[in-house]
Amino acid sequence: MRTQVCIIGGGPSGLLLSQLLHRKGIDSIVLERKTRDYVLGRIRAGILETGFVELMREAGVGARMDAEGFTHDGTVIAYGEEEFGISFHAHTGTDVMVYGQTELTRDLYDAREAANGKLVFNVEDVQINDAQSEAPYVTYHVDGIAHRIDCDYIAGCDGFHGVSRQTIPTSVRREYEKVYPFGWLGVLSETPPVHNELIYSWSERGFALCSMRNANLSRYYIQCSLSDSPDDWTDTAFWGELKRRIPSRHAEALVTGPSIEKSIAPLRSFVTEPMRWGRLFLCGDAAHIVPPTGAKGLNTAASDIHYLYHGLVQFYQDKDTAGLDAYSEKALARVWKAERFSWSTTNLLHRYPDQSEFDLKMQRAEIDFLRGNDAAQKVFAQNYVGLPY
Ligand code: RFL
Ligand code: PHB
Repeated sequence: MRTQVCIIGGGPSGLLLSQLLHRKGIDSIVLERKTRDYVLGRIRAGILETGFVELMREAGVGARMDAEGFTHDGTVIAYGEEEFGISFHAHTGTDVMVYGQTELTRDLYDAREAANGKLVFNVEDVQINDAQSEAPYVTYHVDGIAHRIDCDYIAGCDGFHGVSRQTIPTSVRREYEKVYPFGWLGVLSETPPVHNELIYSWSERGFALCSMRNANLSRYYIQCSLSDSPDDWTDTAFWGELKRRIPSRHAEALVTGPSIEKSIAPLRSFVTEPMRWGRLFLCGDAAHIVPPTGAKGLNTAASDIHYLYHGLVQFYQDKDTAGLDAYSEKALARVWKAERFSWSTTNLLHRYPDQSEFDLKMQRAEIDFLRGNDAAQKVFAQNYVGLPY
């Protein structure tokens, strides 16, 4: 088989790239290790930056998002019983969209299938070959049968545990990592959200986040120990702990119900450099991970796709490789800023096992400063709605 762009990974990054390229008449094949249902069963991000929302529309998959998504023009930061709002709209003139990763991935799958897009599921043993040459190719197996795809370029959109990043030799690849000493226990429940905006809550017992997907679907998180397993947490224990970590007026208003999903995610900051090796380009979680505190994971994947998409269009339309040549540098410049925001928001709001009284005073002072300082709120808002592409 031959295609122009071979895309490894059928998560949001790979699907969005494939759909955007299709709209410009550029052919691609998406190779996915799992099934469509498996990918859609993963409950992950829920907040889309303005740039991502526009990219979805440009890809022709914005209709359901625009009809069913919720615009949020601010967020709440709580500290014990105290709380204050940060208006995105007042500070940046823009906002964010609440629309689940599951939903947008479903929209992308539907669009690719409607356009007879080439998606191959259950692929095994994916190998990237000759990425440094003019004629790279990808080999893989499905049901024990070997396949080969020849292509011009390869997009490594296969997440943190994929093969694409590992293909870049260690002599070239540089990795930067910070692992945090806690995780997030997340619960999805068919209950109305406790508040119309997200609440990011510092508490003596650890961080909590109140988020949502729609009017009757809530997403809540609490900071937990890395040694915890979801089975250690009954629904009753989870709701009790969440209530103790948010201001009491919200705790009293909280509607609880059975969890329909419960999982633990460890928190990590990770960046690999460079994001290009010959004709292989890394995108999204394959190249970088952020802790979820700033809602940047999926959004940073989208900005990579924006740069790569424009680079590929420039190549196929004008025979100009300038965009592709600048990809790694441009993507990394934005990635590092998202890493900084996610890291600093995590530091601001979580309890650390070895925190001293001094460290706690510093957190308190930073939150106080954010509460009282317009410029600090503006910086927060600019980062949250997303830095320009
Ligand atoms: P994905 O979504 O991981 O998709 C990669 C796809 O590649 C497939 N794959 C392979 N396919 C072929 N061959 C191989 N060898 C392959 N290896 C892997 C996988 O099956 C998968 O379908 O990466 P992508 O597309 O870059 O998208 C990134 C986002 O998914 C990610 O940034 C966010 O979901 C991160 N994230 C969160 N971000 C937020 O902004 N808010 C959140 O609340 C949030 N929660 C999360 C998260 C990530 C999590 N992970 C990765 C464990 C919760 C979790 C649990
Ligand atoms: C979510 O709704 O899953 C969510 C929202 C904001 C975050 C992280 C996760 O910062």
